[in-house]
Amino acid sequence: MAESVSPSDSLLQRLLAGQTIALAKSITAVENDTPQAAEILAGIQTQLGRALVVGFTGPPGAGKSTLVNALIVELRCRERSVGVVAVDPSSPLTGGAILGDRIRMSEHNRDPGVFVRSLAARGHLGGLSPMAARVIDVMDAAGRDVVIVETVGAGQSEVEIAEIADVRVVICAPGLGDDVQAIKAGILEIADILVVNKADLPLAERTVSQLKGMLSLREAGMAEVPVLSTTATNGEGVIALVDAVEARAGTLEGTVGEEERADRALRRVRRLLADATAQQVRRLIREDSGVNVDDLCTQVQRGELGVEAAAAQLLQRLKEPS
Ligand SMILES: Nc1nc2c(ncn2[C@@H]2O[C@H](COP(=O)(O)OP(=O)(O)OP(=O)(O)O)[C@@H](O)[C@H]2O)c(=O)[nH]1
Ligand SMILES: [Mg+2]
Repeated sequence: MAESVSPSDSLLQRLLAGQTIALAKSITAVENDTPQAAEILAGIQTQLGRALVVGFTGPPGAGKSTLVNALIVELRCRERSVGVVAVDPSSPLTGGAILGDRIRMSEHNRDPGVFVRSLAARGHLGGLSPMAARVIDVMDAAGRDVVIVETVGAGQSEVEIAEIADVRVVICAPGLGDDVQAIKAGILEIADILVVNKADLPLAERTVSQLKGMLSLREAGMAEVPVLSTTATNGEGVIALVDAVEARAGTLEGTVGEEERADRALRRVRRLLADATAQQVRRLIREDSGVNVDDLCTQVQRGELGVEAAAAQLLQRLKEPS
């Protein structure tokens, strides 16, 4: 990381040079949506796509933060710089410590190669994922090799954030129970790697085979999804997890070639665009603004039309409003 910038350089210049203080200031500016934020976000656009973005999602209390912490140790051993964005950290349900606190208490405290930012989950105008996406971009521009995003995988917005990631890791704990529902409800579809954490607890092996069973029911031709088990509290299985992330991404290096960088950046924008479009379509359906959703729903309900066909018709109506 180059730190050869003078204090008179602009915040943007210092950010692009990888200065930690500039990174912290830039994120604060972006979070508060200051005039400087617009300048920074515009200035970094052409630089994006170097960082590998890894999404960590899963039910509350599955051990995501503990596992992220263990992952950081391994990534630092491999001399990768790390940025972490923790969204909706620590549900009051589980009483788990906020990731930032965990890191502050840990060995990463004084390591400039580790930068953690927790985002307040609710109350941002325009939703959560645009804010998280911008913070990821800023960390990317600062030259972090790997940016990890921790989200609680319960609602739609969390799934959307995970979709920004280049590699999506879904974490669950043994004894799935209700979690199976959450996983079935869409999280499984987005997983590149599945992790059963708390492998030290009973039922872990059974959960691994349950998940493998669920995966085997997927359509043929879909990418192989490894199911790993970890004990985040003692680091067991973490090396295999980092290996799996690397295998999926091709490399953990933030200094990918220009073509790969541009590809990654485009993929990220593509996901953001899909995300924003889906949100708008959802709103149109909710408000039923001029597309007459009700008659399509009625036809589906009567068994006259399949849901897929109804969706296709709906899209047609959006294209050519009557
Ligand atoms: N036995 C065992 N406990 C673990 C393991 N990993 C995490 N825990 C514990 O599980 C609890 C929740 O861990 P967190 O890392 O806060 O879980 P989280 O998924 O980040 O939780 P939220 O952010 O609140 O959704 C803590 O008490 C951890 O110490 C593990 O591998 N084995
Ligand atoms: Mg957490």
